[in-house]
Amino acid sequence: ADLNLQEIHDLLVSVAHEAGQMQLSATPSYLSSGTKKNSADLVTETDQAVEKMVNTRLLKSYPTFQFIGEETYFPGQTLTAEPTFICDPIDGTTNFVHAFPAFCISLGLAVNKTPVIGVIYNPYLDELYTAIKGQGAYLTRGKFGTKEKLPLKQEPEPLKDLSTCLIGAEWGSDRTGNNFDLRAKVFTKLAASKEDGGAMVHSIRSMGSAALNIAAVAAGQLDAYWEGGCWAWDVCAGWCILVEAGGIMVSANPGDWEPTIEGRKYLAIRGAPSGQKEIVEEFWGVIGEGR
Ligand code: LIP
Repeated sequence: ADLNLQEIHDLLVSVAHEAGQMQLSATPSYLSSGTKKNSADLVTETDQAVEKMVNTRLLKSYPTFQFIGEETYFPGQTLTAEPTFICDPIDGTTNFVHAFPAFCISLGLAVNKTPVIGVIYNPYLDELYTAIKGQGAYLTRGKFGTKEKLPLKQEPEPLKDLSTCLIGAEWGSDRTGNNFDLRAKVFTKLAASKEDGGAMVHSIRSMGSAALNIAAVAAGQLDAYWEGGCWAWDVCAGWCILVEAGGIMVSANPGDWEPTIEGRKYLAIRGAPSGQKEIVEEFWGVIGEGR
């Protein structure tokens, strides 16, 4: 049956606003927050409470849909072609517990393993990013604020090369072995001067939320975002918003132009009249063989 994407989108926006209220009224502590894989991988009661609310509300209206959420995910759970809600109840949990104002809920719907709706809400700044496949991407600021079409600069500049880019990149929570070495290498190569063999980008930002990084690329505030190792719930919503804003998502594995939601390696490039492909290839050169 044909899905009413507008109706689902409106429900996701309503759920995102309720989640934002829960996030703002919580009083998380970084000393008492729980950890998952290691001491830099944080989780709070609010992450769990928000996911429970989201799951309950969405499956009440759409009981036949699948649901993948960060807090209830189990190894072996896979994305199928069925309509699937993909939810990160708090993307940027580290920021959340430190009261650094860059966290959000990220809510996506994937159908046939393709993101078709994306809703990202940063309650602290009251910024709502939304998209429905084929219908453009938008940023709504504040209750009485304006709804702006993304990218914010309606005539974005061409992408020249990495040296003129502002890049989003993250350290993530896995600080061991090859993963860590690759991140350290990419950060260094992006930042270093050309004489030292680097790309000498304008600068690198680590916002601490994959979804907000991707939203910033969609808005044209960042030129590219790279992270190896994040999950479907970090990227599904942002992916839809990015593509609707003219951006592209490729894999961080050199040569892979058609990444999957579950691939765990992502490189997002903003919309531009030219230069997208060249920037991807230059970035792949910096990443090297991937991992
Ligand atoms: C986090 C991301 C962050 C990334 C971490 C982690 P969480 O999500 O958004 O950008 O570096 O690897 O995935 O755990 O706050 O939902």
